[in-house]
Amino acid sequence: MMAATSRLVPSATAAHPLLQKLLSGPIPAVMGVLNVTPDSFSDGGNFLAPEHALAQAKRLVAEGADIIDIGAESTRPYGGTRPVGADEEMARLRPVLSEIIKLGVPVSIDSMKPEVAGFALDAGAVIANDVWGLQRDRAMASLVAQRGVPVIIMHNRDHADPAIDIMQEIAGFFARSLDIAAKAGVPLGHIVLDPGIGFGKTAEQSLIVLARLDQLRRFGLPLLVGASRKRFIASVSPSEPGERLGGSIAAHLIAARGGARIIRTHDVAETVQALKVASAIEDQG
Ligand code: HH2
Repeated sequence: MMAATSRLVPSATAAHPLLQKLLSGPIPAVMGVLNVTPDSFSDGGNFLAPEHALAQAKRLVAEGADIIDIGAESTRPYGGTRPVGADEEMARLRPVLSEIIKLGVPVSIDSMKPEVAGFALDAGAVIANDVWGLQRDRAMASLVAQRGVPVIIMHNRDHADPAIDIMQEIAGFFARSLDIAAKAGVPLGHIVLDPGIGFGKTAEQSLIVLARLDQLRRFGLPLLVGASRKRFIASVSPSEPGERLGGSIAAHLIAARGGARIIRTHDVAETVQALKVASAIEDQG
């Protein structure tokens, strides 16, 4: 089965060595979130001060993070926060980025701006995480092509529309992003797809995406899911962002079962433990 698959896959789609390494474990890779922002929806202001950001990065590493995803602008999954210019984003990153990179865990840069992503890649970040899937600023596609780094293409839309078929919408979005990537020369093996839980989706649509994640496996690319502390959890079990650990873990275990190979979370230790235990149970099945 494996041999037949690899014969069919052209060499241009061979996974990027970093992705190969991250995806080779028995459980999904865990990406720890570090928000160097005043206004992130769940932990805004907690890690804006450089010493707090570095301490949190060290904690994520100690807890078992395989990747640190650093962002300096809230991606505003729920609107209402202030857009930030590239200069301010870089000013937030500058005091901490190289120290965090020195911790030795791969760093991804969560930015939709090619200037900011380029700045972070120059400093030693090794993955680009674009919450607009290369569609907000086309220069992002040429940047990741030139740098040869893995890129996370996340589904997004400006407004949720309860009337649409969300799985069809995500598949169409991915197809457009993959077209942009191909035209810019980004190898398929450098791409990770992410359905963007909570972004431009109703709570019900986020639940649907998690339930039907396996449908997105047909793209043949690794899937990332980030359900951590998101609002759809409160639609099922009313809670503030800091009270959504149980719901986050439930969502991530279901996502892993549906084929997610990278899990993005604020709570690394608990997520690693949950994934390991679920996997050990499944091994006995
Ligand atoms: N979610 C957030 C931010 N970036 N990137 C990917 N690839 N997938 C996600 O689901 C995702 C993401 C939102 O979470 P957080 O970073 O905590 O919030 P904020 O954007 O408000 O800083």
